[in-house]
Amino acid sequence: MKVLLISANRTEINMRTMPLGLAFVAQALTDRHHSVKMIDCVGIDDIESYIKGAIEELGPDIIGISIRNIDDQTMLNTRFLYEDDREIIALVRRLSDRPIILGGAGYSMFPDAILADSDADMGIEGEGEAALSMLLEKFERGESVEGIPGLHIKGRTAVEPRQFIKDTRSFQYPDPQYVVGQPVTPDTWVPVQTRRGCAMNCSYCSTASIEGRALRKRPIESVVEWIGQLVRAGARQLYFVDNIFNLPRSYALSLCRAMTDAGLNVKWRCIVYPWRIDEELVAAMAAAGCFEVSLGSESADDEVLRLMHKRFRRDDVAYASRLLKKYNITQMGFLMLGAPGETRQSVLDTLDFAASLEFDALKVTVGIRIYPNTTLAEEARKQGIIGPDDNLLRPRFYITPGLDEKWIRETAAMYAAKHPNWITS
Ligand code: B12
Ligand code: SF4
Repeated sequence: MKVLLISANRTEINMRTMPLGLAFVAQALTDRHHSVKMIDCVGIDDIESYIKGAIEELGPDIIGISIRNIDDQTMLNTRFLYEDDREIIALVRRLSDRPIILGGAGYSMFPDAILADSDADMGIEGEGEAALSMLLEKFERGESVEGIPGLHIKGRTAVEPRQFIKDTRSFQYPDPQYVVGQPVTPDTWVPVQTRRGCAMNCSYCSTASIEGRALRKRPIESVVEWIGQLVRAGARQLYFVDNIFNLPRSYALSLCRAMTDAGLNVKWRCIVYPWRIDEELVAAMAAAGCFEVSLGSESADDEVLRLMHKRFRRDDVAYASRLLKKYNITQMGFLMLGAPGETRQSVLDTLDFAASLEFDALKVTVGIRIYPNTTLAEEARKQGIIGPDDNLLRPRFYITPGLDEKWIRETAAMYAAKHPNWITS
């Protein structure tokens, strides 16, 4: 079949992200002999003409649209980014009468709400490789598409539970042309994924809706082989998009060693969970080219961390930060203020602690975005912060009752005034 895949995201907050998820889907369909064209909407000025041209040229049988960001997770002056995606879906609907199928991280968090709100016909929750391939097979054979795991059909409520791809070798890494479709510049951070899923269960986090809790790892040789292909395609800087780079420790260590042995000569960034980090691992990360980590410590109050279901505590963060500094790895810290259990004292302790760690940059977020199917959403419902029927697509934020938002913001701003490398939002 002829398939047009569109990554609707146009946001360049922090950095330009490349549509790695859609690239995986494009490769899976290509491997099944479908004819695929992929569009990344970032940086295209006249998007209407571009999409129109692609539809005329390919004459697609179906159109898949990937939705990444719903909002910027910022309580003050929130940007509701999904509205841009909805416009792209409406534009595609005007230009084509072929079935529109949605997918992506943002879609997977709100599958029914987005389907009901947009002009799309169907959506696939979670990983798209196997499910979209199955859907195309059914279309080709003229069979009913009902019963495909994770497939939502507009106007119908019955959905077969989604299935997670257990064997990561059952689908290939995408051809670099799908990932680096646009020219790579020296500041492009090319995304690399080595694992899917996150076994942690942080109270506010939506990752389980996207990737599930079971961790599924790629064989290290295949990761290193693929990074080699990306480097040959022009990548000089990589971003490991795994939810947690450093866990499982043995996998992270072997990956770093294999990258060093392969002489890949790239610099890279990753997301670190400040738990079970040790010097051997940090040294191996530095040797393999790790240049910067995002360190989501969120709070320095052990009770707040416990209520967030974090496994680490304040001392673990201090230890990880010291080690990273010793190996000259830049640290971007992240704090979240206002969580359950937060008090004025815990806010002050957290800000003092972050200042003492001297992060290279720090983002302080006031208020926590509430996502469906999370412990935080349950708590917010019990406390009357959100209503029983709020589908949460329009961003809603949590601040523990009794703690004054204005006071938190003013206090965070006072600290930020003394630390030019801090951003508050
Ligand atoms: C790494 C990451 C980043 C990195 C990106 C680095 C880079 N160079 O790519 C950084 C730190 C820069 C970042 C920034 C931001 N991020 Co971010 N990020 C992630 C993270 C952890 C992984 C994304 C990823 O690459 N996944 C790997 C790919 C392979 O998976 P995938 O895209 O989901 O694709 C699969 C499926 O979704 C599906 N699929 C995808 N498309 C389609 C299409 C069809 C048709 C089908 C059928 C299926 C399908 O199949 C794919 C393969 O299985 C996710 C959380 C998560 N685990 O998803 C958050 C996440 C995507 N980010 C999020 C947000 C909010 C942001 C920011 C807006 C935050 C901010 N205020 O700064 C910015 C926006 C950046 C931008 N320009 O768009 C949210 C988005 C949803 C939301 N809440 O709005 C997420 C989901 C985090 C969360 N849990 O809330 N991010
Ligand atoms: S470690 Fe990160 S991805 Fe995993 S549940 Fe916690 S916040 Fe979500």
